[in-house]
Amino acid sequence: MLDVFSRVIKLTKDHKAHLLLICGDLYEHSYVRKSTIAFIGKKFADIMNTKVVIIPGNHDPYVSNSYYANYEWPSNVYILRSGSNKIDFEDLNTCVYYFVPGIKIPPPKNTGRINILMLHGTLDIKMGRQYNPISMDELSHTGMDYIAAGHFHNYFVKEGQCSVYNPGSPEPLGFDEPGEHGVLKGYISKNKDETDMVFNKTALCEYIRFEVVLDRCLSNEEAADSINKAVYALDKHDGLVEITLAGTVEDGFSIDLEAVGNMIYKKVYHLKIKDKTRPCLNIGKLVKDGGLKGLFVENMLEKIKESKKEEELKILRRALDYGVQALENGEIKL
Ligand SMILES: [Mn+2]
Repeated sequence: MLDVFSRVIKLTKDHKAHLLLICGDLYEHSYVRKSTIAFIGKKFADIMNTKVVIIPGNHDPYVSNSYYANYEWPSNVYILRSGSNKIDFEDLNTCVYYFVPGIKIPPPKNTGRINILMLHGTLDIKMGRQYNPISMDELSHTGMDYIAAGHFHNYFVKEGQCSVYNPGSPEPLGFDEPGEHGVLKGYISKNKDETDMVFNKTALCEYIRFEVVLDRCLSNEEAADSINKAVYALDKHDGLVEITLAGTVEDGFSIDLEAVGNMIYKKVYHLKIKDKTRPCLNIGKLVKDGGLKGLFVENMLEKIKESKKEEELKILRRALDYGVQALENGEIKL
């Protein structure tokens, strides 16, 4: 993580950036060590010609016992917070605002300035409990020239009357964060057409997750063969790879993940294999054997025959699989 942070600082320096905007979750309040903060502070001091503007996030709140409040940051570091949510840089003709949760942002009076809004929150998602939710619609009335966002770990840009730029985390933190990770580097202009931001990869590793579908697989060798083909096709060697085995195995055979793992010859940085295969049902035999299982299969086949909808068919077939599994093993492999 510190290496990636150093990369970001180097990029800032090479770019001779006027501003470095950090939209929250720079560190984890409960776990961060003072030595880490000292490292970060020293790096900021290395780019004294750049103004570093930070806003707090949900992992690094601005509270009385926080490093934001207590640490002696270099003079080029500006930490915005509620109560001190605006900083005007006359020399850059730029004003930077912090979007305080729950407080409406009045459109900036100083329209001659380049007005930048920094926010940390959930954009355009209405389901469930969200941290600091805000919509593109609300943001469109802010009159901002540029909106820098944090919280979501994936990179995206949302175009609108006031476009939102979310670089994501410079380094991915888990298999649920696939794809490239980096920062945004470029120019912000009062004339939005001239604003030019480019995604710059900074991540040291990449999480790659995909499925390998087996069809009536009979042996560990066969499973390993399919995985080897898929892994070989990857053009990345430094990836953290998670493969889910899906599809079917022949009835009676189950995959030995350790044995399969030992047969993967191409080295990747990290490989994790998950088994989500299901046994291929021998329908004819199940019906012939009769009993509760046979009766269940017969009933399900009837329903499948009657069903006309594609989605319903999928569910019924899955129900047939799960039902037989439950009756045979007393548990279901999801
Ligand atoms: Mn966050």
